[in-house]
Amino acid sequence: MAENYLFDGLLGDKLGSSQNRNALFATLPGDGRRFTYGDVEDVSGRFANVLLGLGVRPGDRVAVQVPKSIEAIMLYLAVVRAGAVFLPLNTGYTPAEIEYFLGNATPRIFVCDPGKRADYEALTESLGIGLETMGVWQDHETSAGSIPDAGLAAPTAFDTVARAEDDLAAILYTSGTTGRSKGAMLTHANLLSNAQTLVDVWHFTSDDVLLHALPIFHTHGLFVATNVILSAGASLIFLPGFSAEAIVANISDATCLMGVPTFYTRLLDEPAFNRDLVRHMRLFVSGSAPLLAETHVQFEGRTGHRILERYGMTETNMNTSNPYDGERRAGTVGFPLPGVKLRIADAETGKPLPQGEIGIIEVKGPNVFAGYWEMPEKTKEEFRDDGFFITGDVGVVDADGYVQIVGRSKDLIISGGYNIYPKELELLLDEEDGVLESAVIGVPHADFGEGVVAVVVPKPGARLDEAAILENIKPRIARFKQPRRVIVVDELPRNTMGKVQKNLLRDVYKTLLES
Ligand code: MCA
Ligand code: AMP
Repeated sequence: MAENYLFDGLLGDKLGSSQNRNALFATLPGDGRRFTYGDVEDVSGRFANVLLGLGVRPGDRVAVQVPKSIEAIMLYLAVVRAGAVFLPLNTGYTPAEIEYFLGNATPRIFVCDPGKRADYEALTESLGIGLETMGVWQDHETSAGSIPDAGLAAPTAFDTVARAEDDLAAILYTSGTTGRSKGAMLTHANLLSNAQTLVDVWHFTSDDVLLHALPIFHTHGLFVATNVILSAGASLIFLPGFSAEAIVANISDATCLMGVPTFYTRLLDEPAFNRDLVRHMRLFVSGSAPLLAETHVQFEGRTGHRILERYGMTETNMNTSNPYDGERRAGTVGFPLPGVKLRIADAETGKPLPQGEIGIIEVKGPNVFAGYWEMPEKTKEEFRDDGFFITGDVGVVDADGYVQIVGRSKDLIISGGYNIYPKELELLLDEEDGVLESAVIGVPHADFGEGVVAVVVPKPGARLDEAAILENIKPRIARFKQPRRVIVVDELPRNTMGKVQKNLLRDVYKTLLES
């Protein structure tokens, strides 16, 4: 039989025998359903048949902006089985943002929430993109959208399309410093190699049960959490999203949790989250944003567990991890993963720096993406001639080999694990009536780590109003990117070269979002 590198690599050995097919893949506390590995094969098979019927062919992009559901995971696998390219989109994006992604990626179909269909009819029609829907299939009786409805009538058997290691499995958009998002092209081998490495280094087995509370439109919840579980033949407790109460209610049946730092600070605010509750747990993983050393220490004090912090990027999957056995060092992201080469280089020359010096983190390995979708120039800019990818993170390797991230050379805000590129917001704000110019910064935020503040300068004679600006940009940009405050000033601080000194602004407003 023809091989599909990712699907067969993740699941090939789990679907043969009836014993394996009966193994549990997911429980859904919300509606009491259970999903076995046999269901994974059958439902992804049905959806793959539906995709085929909709004209999806190998290499086609399938763009998806749907609420978190186990069916959405099946759709991801169906797209991979059909040889197509999965393109997940943040559920918070507005139609104005979606328009760019659809125009750039030209998918064969766009799958949205049934409740949002009307918002996209005109757009998809004008772009010649098929429009389908998929929601949460609560009771399996009422319709959950066109894909699951058609899936009910489709055969479970599907002849999985052969794909090789370098074929694309997914495109994930990541914002850019120019304000335009870039589609990171991830191959079958990128995703499979990283999942297998993580299973090994984090000691996953089929006995594991991962409490899944992350969104599934990003690398962390989709690939790290889900692919690792599939690869290990383990199972998920699949929550619709994060809430401290839901974690407390379900953690006794789990062995591990993966989250962004906000998960851990919120859990520490929950008195019921204590040592007794999590005594049985095997592993807590944190990533996507810096975990404060203080959180690491408090967490250990409360639970007796040391959080395992790792470091990744959409373009690279996971690069480094603290050790499973051995010291998990607070404030560091551990060692390069097996097979990943990591070096610290001079930002300007690209020359590797001696150990102990601070520079740009560069990585190379089977985890590193194939480039940005239809942006060969951008791709070229972000790689060195010898194939190392320039992450834009600033770091240092200590004497014991632990990698520490000390900053970012890219102008990026990470809020609750979501990335926000100031440029995108500045371009929007500059279009506002009466705005001469703007600067968007990240300042400390107790819950989200960093929160967004916009500093705007009025045109001569214009009067600017914070509430009106916030109201105007609301329909144009996802809620998580919207500034928490807009501050009006007479002018922005600049250096002698005329460049806005954001560090000065960050200093002035550092306590603005503290309460
Ligand atoms: C929600 N809001 C946010 C965020 N999340 N605002 C800024 N930043 C956020 N992250 C908005 C809501 O829309 C709401 O707006 C208000 O803030 C309060 O929301 P709340 O109910 O408190 O939020 P929540 O729904 O509980 O969500 C918080 C969350 C969530 C659970 C931390 O943001 C989350 O799941 N983050 C994980 C992101 C993630 O998976 N990142 C991985 C990227 P209003 O005031 O209007 O009601 S992958 C990656 O980075 C790399 C590869 C890696 O290394 O992993
Ligand atoms: P994304 O573009 O969403 O994939 O975000 C990737 C960025 O998140 C990286 O380039 C880092 O800046 C940041 N990041 C991920 N994990 C960590 C971590 N453990 N500590 C600090 N920053 C992190």
